[in-house]
Amino acid sequence: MSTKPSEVLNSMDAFWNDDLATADPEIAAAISKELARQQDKIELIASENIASKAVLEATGSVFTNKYAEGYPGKRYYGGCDYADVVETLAIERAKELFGCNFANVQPNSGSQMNQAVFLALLQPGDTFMGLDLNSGGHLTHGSPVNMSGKWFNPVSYGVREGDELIDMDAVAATAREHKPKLIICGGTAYSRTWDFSAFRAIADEVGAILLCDMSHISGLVAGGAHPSPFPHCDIVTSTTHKSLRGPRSGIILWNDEKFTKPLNMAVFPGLQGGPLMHVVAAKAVAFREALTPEFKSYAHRIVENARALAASLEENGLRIVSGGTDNHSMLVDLTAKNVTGKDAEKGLDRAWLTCNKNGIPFDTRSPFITSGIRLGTPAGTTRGFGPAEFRTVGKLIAEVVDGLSKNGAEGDAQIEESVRGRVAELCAAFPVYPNA
Ligand code: DSN
Repeated sequence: MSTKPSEVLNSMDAFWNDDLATADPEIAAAISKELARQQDKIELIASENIASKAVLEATGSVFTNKYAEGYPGKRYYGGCDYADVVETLAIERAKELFGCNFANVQPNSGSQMNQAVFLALLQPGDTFMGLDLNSGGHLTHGSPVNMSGKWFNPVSYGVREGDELIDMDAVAATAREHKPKLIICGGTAYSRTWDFSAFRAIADEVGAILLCDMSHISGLVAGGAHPSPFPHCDIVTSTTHKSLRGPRSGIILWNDEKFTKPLNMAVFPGLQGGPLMHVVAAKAVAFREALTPEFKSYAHRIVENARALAASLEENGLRIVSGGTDNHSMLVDLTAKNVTGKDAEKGLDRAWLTCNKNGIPFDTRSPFITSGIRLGTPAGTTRGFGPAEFRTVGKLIAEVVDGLSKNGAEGDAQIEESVRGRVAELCAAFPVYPNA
């Protein structure tokens, strides 16, 4: 007996019409609690941000249904007309935003964008240089537990013990000694301005390709609040969800056509299959937002706020690694307070201030314990905090840390309760997704 169209429609009614709360109450509840967490706590993780409603909408769009292996105009599947529209817009906007000639907007993540550069340009065993993880580098820049460190030969550079700044003379000496094929600048916990032209000179001297992983600072670069890695760097990679405030993803940018085929081939078919077209669409939305004058002001305000936060922390007795910040982030050294990064992260979370424990340069504690925390201002700046609010946040952090310093890991419950109250006031005054 054949099924009548009306019966199909009835059996599919829930499929087409049920919202998440009806279809899957457990997941809906977790999402709703995550929204409340983002609304009610102050987000200080330097690599996180709060994306716009439009970015969220594109990320949750019907493009999740679409396979579009290949590139605009050259796909392996039919029905890619609109996939081509969004990917072309994403590419053109990325090029305009960062002032470069070529862009690949398909990498699914930061790790995959960097893997694609390795696949395109290096052979297993080749030598490359990157900032040491202990000095603020990234796993994919040569950590022994990452593919970059397992399949290639990483030679790292670090910061100086005295001033905790990257020692460009040491970078040059290491490059001369090891003749790397690739040099990576950029990191995840380095709060000072990158001297891209100095890296260019070193790369030229030893014949290396220069890659900048600007993931942390790309929003600042887009808004003119940090110098651009172009034209100094050959290739620039970036995640799109940090200071750039887009969806969770990655991009690769370059100027010289000679890199176009190897990089595009490395992303697809080298590493990835079908691109996440819903995320590519959301990247295009984020790039459009980042091209506005409002985003420029946002980027500058991130830096102004970071300086205010660092100054407040110092005034309240906490040491900032390298003595301050030029970007969106800072590392707080808790050694003198005899508080570990792990205990500080937990204590601050109890007080509704979210951050991550982070090793400081020359840390003697393990990465699971650490002697520091990393703080950043992109998310707080998105919710509307200015220097006055960040000065208050600095004071609140210092109060919680002092409680931990006095009482050990359990901290001071009274202080933490009082801080929670003041965090709640700040969050209420600067709401996140107010109509959600
Ligand atoms: N995990 C990111 C960060 O927090 O910096 C880098 O990938």
